[in-house]
Amino acid sequence: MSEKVYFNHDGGVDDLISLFLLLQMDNTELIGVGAVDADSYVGPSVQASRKIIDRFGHGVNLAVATSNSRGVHPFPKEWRISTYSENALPILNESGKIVTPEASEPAHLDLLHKLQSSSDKVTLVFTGPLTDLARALELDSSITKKIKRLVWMGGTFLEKGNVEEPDSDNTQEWNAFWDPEAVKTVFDSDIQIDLVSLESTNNVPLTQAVRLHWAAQRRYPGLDFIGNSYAFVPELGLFETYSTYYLWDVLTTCYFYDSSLVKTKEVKCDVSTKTPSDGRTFLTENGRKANLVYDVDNTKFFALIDELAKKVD
Ligand code: AGV
Ligand code: CA
Repeated sequence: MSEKVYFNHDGGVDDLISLFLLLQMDNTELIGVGAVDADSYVGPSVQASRKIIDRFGHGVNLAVATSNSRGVHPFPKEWRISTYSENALPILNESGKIVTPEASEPAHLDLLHKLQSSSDKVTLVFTGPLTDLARALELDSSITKKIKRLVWMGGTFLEKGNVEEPDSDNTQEWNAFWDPEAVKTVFDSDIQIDLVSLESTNNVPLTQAVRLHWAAQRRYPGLDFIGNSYAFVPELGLFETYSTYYLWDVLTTCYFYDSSLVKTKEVKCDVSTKTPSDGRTFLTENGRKANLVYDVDNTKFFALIDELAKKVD
């Protein structure tokens, strides 16, 4: 039986590649897609999502919902701008038209109504902030009965996160930092949560070797798309910079599909909502349970990306 999935993303390079990969997964039925502003501009992000479904969705019938959620701490514009480049990629624009429609409702309502009307439990994959889920929960807390589990790229229990902003103590991960209260709302619910945090994603940086591996296989349209998409963001060179890119969301999506790629452990955790550490996730005996992904088999991970990407022509 296929697993029903709802995907909510925030339009980064690895968010859009995650959408592409989800569309290639066996026994996986994507029932909805929502896009939130956050690490992107939501207009081109929704357009790019619709074009990815058109080009790589094998004829699936989907609509993409635009989120009207707004965060507390805005992402750097330098990062958000890559969505325009993604949306302009020739491989997504060859047909000159977009067939996959926009959903009629904003993303949090699209999510709410899809969950309410689903007869099966749905897995949620979130690769951006949790705002749309938190808003849906606030409208109807009984939707947790319809949620099999939440797989979320977000948070960290390492000393140092990936936020470097004047109003932050640098302990946060960005998806949690954008809307800390939303994390709190979701953590306070009884949803089963799998956290793909920086503990694991720090092990999968974008490198020159990874780029060459994809470039050598650009005869496959899926790997050409991935290589071109990652061309918009900087790799780990001699040293890490603030903008160094990791395969955060792609690991999350691949973990959803194949949990044997990673190691997990149970933790008890909570999130701070107090400045300047708001959005910091931390371990505490009184906290909620979560499965934390903390290690990854690199070889297996990159092999899975190849395998999935080769499913399109
Ligand atoms: O914190 C990681 C999240 C992921 O969902 N995003 C990027 C991924 O889509 C925010 C982010 C952190 N550092 C970044 C980010 C960077 N250097 N460039 C772009 N986005
Ligand atoms: Ca993201």
